[in-house]
Amino acid sequence: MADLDRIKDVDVDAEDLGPLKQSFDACDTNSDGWIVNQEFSVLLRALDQDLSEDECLLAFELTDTDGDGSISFEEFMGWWTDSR
Ligand SMILES: [Ca+2]
Repeated sequence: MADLDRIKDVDVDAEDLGPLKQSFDACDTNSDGWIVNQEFSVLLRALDQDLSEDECLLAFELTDTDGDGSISFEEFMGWWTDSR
């Protein structure tokens, strides 16, 4: 992970960062450093199998805070922090 400096504002404990990055990488199935809607839906359904497609899309849009259509690790951390 190259840009730790950019994410130091996010309220994530250092000890959580490793597992969180592992989750992000596991979700980023094509390993391009971004999570797209399809990849995020897989993760959400792994956590809650009752989620509908619409609910997954809504969760994706809420997590994609800059609206560029993909979830960065920073955005992923924000989602994870909010969902605790
Ligand atoms: Ca984004």
